[in-house]
Amino acid sequence: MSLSPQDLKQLFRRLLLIRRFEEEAFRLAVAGKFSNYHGGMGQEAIPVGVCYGLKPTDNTMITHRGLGVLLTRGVPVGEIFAGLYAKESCPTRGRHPIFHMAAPELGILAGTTMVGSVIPLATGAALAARIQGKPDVTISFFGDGSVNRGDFHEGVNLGAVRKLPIVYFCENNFYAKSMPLEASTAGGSIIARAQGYGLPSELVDGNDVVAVYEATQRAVARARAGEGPTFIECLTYRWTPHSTAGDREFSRTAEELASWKAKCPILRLRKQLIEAGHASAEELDAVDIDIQREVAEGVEFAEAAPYAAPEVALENVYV
Ligand SMILES: Cc1ncc(C[n+]2csc(CCOP(=O)(O)OP(=O)(O)O)c2C)c(N)n1
Ligand SMILES: [Mg+2]
Repeated sequence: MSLSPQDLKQLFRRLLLIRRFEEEAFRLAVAGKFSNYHGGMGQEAIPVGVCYGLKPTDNTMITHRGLGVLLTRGVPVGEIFAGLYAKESCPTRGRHPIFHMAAPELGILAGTTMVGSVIPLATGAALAARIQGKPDVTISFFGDGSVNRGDFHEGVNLGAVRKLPIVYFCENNFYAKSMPLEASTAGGSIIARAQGYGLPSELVDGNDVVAVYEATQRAVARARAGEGPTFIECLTYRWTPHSTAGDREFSRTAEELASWKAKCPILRLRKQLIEAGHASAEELDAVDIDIQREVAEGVEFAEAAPYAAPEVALENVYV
């Protein structure tokens, strides 16, 4: 369970891959190369810390900000870009890669677009694993904007009462679009709600990848041992607007953003690696150059990929 210097370098690589992907995706979306993009820049430690120790058979169900989960679980960069470009060379065959991605062989079950609606579905995946006698754990990601929805309470309650193998994982970035948490959520605390369902809970620094990893590992071990769900709340902040669609950001201030940028999860791990003597600045810079090449090749792959035939749009449509 404890992380070796090699593990820490792997975490660094994964954090930086998400960051460089996000920067490029943001730039391309704003340049009109593809439609709306919901970036999670600044929140990279959460997908990396959660997914690093999972087995491929464990399931993750994401939200609109779940790009980092796809990358960390192993969907190739080029295939995700291809989905953003609406090209066929993506497991979604031209549909949006974040909202429609399903890659069960990587433990990625499809997400949903309605805020909060993924929580009961993830609970259902955990129930299915129980019924099938599988040792798999499900991670249900959701934002602070989900916790006042009926889906949240219905899902968490069922998971708790049936002691299902699931981790309820709240990425609290303090806003749902421009709605501040304190204006939407009674009781002053998200994690306090875990108590109402009798669930053990952890409040974690979401910009500390090692802390996120360790909390997740504890929760997954409990779930695998049949001890039921854990509720984790991670505190973090997104650096970019809600999406590239021109959403107004009237409640977030420049000072608040600057204070969170000073807590960059990537610079933090870079500093730790160098100070502990696990890596030199040159070695980590070389990783960065390698990642930038991987991202550029992914974009080239997507731009050259073919569009799906129009009839593909009707696949998997049941009614
Ligand atoms: C039920 C529902 N209401 C509104 C929306 C529009 N919407 C999309 S994302 C979002 C904000 C969600 O905030 P949060 O859950 O905190 O996630 P974050 O965007 O902060 O990662 C909203 C309101 C939606 N998709 N579904
Ligand atoms: Mg939020």
